[in-house]
Amino acid sequence: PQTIYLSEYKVPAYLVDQVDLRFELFEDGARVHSTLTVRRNPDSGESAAPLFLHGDSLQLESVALNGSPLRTGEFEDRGDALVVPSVPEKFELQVVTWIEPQNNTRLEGLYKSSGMFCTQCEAEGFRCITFYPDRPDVMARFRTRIEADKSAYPVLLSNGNPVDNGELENGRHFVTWEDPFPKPAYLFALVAGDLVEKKDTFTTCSGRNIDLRMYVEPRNAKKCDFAMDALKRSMRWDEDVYGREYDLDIFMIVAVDDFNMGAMENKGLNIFNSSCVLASQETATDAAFQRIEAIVAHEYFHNWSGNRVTCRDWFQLSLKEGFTVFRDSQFSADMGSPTVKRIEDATLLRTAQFAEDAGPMAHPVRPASYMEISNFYTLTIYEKGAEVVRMIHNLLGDEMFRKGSDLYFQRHDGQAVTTDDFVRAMEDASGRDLGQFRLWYEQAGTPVVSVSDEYDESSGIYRLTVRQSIPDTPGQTGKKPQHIPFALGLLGADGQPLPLKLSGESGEAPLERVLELSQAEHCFEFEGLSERPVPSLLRDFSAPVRVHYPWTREQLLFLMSHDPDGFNRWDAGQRLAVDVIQSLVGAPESAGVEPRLVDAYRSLLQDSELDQALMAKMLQLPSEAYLIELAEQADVAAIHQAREKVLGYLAEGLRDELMACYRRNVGQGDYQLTPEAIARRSLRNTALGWLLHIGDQEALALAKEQFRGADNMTDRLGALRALVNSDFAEDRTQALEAFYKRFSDDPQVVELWFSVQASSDRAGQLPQIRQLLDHPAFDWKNPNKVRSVVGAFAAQNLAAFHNPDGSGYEFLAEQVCRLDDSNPQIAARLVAPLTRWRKFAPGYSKQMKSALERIRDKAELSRDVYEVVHKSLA
Ligand code: DPP
Ligand code: ZN
Repeated sequence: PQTIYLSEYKVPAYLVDQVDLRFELFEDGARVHSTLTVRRNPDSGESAAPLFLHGDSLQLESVALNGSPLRTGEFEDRGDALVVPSVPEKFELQVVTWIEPQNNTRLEGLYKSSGMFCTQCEAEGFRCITFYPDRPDVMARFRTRIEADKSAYPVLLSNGNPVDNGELENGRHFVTWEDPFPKPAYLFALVAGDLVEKKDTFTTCSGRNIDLRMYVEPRNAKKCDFAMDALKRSMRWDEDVYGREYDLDIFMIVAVDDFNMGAMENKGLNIFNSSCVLASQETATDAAFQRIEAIVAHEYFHNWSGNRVTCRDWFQLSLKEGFTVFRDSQFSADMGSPTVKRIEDATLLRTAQFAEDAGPMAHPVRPASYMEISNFYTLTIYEKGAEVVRMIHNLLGDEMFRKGSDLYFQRHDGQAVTTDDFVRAMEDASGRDLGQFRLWYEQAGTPVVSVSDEYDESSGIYRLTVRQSIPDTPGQTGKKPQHIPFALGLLGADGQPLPLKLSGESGEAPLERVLELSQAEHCFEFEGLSERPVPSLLRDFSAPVRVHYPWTREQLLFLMSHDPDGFNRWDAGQRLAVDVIQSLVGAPESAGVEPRLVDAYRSLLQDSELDQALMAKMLQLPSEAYLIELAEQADVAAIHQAREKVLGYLAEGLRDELMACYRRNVGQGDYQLTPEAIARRSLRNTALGWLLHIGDQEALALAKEQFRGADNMTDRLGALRALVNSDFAEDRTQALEAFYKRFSDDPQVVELWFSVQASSDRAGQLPQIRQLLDHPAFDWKNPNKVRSVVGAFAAQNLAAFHNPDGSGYEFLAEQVCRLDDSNPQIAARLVAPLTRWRKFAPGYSKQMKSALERIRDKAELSRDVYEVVHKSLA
């Protein structure tokens, strides 16, 4: 496979002004008639360039230029491209292709999912529909006519507004859609099916009425309300916070079961993976509701950050994704608990993105090269990209950031632009120089910020030395220091915040401040301190960096109960737990657990003042995945044992407090999705899980009762999970059977059922995983099922996956090879856990590497998997 470089970007030789499409949909295939109105790009230096159109898996039926069929020799069908060597300056090109959606298992382009036709064109799926200059800087107006059998496909949808419809012969009908906004082909969408319609309306800030519609399979009609409300909240929020009004008269959401991604922001016609949009109290957990709200908002926000202003090329992917993730995280923070949202985002970043940044696939937020762009829909592009925008927001402040985003949207409306254009708009609006800041887009790797301090009692000066360094990553060494906003506070022994007066400053000193790091080393002197302070560093996770400071356990305990910054309070607890667990990794059986940890958790559980949502987060022990990420050479079994030991010790020591916590938080009243209600469910289910972990009989009875009587999925699943992860083998089996029986006809819940087992070291050992693959509800063609079994096993059931005998790795290699033939995008994602082989102790890493080599040696490897495997072995 070829490598594509950002440095080789060239403007397109030809532009497309108008695309007219006619789809004839049949059971054995589809015929696509395309008419492109093309002109030479005045900005391209090449005057006699051939016309080059991408194609993939297409059967060409005919091609005509300005109405005259082209003869052999006048065009070249290369399979992956259609080339017309000689074209006039302006012309119309008519192309007819035949495709087979019913056999499309890659789920790119046009395919069928449970009887309906649907599309996925980002990033390069449109070329699987027809020949086209399939690059985001070619923006055209689309008109789309869909023809299909009327009884099987009464609903025919595409982008924009419906402008025509009618009956055809043989029981067929058609609908024509027109999208007035020029767009890249990756935003094209088509849906045809027998779907029910849910309607609502939204009145925009300027008083326009927008027709809102959801289209779902009839069995899902009851699961639409939450997403529809989330959509309306998103539309209002984007008006209030960013001044962005919706632009078409109609906005549609469609749910499909088979989908590679979570959802897709096609203009006016968002297509969602069912699991990311359908929800009801009985079938969706709190986490699912929150995820759905965030994804609905994310896709809606793309209408401006992505669609109206799009990416020039795929190296700029974070232009729309990083910005839009930042926007959806602001939205979620506004809708719920901002501290909890920040904790969740930072946890994901530190556990998974830091690991990506430290592995063989590490890449900058704006990559410089790729083989297969689908491999770059990563945590770095999305989550780190969002953190980069968040830092700009923090550096500029609310008002200037809004000025900057207004300028960006206004200046680039209708254009395909770069991350640099985004930063420039922020600079121009605010007058700030973000020159050095741009390195965040160019340099890969997670900066390490090391802090040391000195206190001089006689002068009252507290000196902080702050050093930054960025580790080497594949292809990048000797990196330059970055511009890092570093928020901090200092606490006195009584827990009071101390004034932060830098040497030489006058006036009233703030109690918290953001230091701007720009050099490899800084020294900050704070004056007027009558005691040695405890530093609270990187408050609210003000930059995506690792902070090293030699906190003592005493100091962490202190911060855990006194830091006014909620995020750092949580973080102090995490650091303490990490320290305690790490000290037990590989230690003899007899080694004791730090008793102060139990005391700290006890005061937490008894703290009636503390925000319950924060308490619920603080009670989560650091995950195995995070502990592995922090390790130099991870010994998974030892980490697993140490963590289990601490969990057991805490649960034993806090048995009564946990029971009281459970009883205090059992449900009263109706199911609600407020942060308080979510926190209560989280607290009681955590308590239940811990108590079952130590085999508590009373808790067993409570779990069974909760499992049977729950009026919502969070509690039912919480009880199921606690039972599954306990040693009560018989109760586990019974609960799993009952759960399946109750929900067997709901695919989303069946996916939960799969993943609860696959991620449990009790119910998800390899032989049991293989049984799940043979289960009648498992389906290799459905990405959600693959993720819920194979993905959950490899990413969450770490002790079982990293079985020292190597069987877990071999299993994963086998599944990757099998999937590579049908769905390479999903196959390439599943490889990820193996790519980190260098991170593990030698006994593990050798076997992980040989599993990768097995995949490498498979015949006819897809470009997707090829890139991941070869880069990991390099
Ligand atoms: N559908 C994916 C997202 O919204 C890719 N655009 O992030
Ligand atoms: Zn997105």
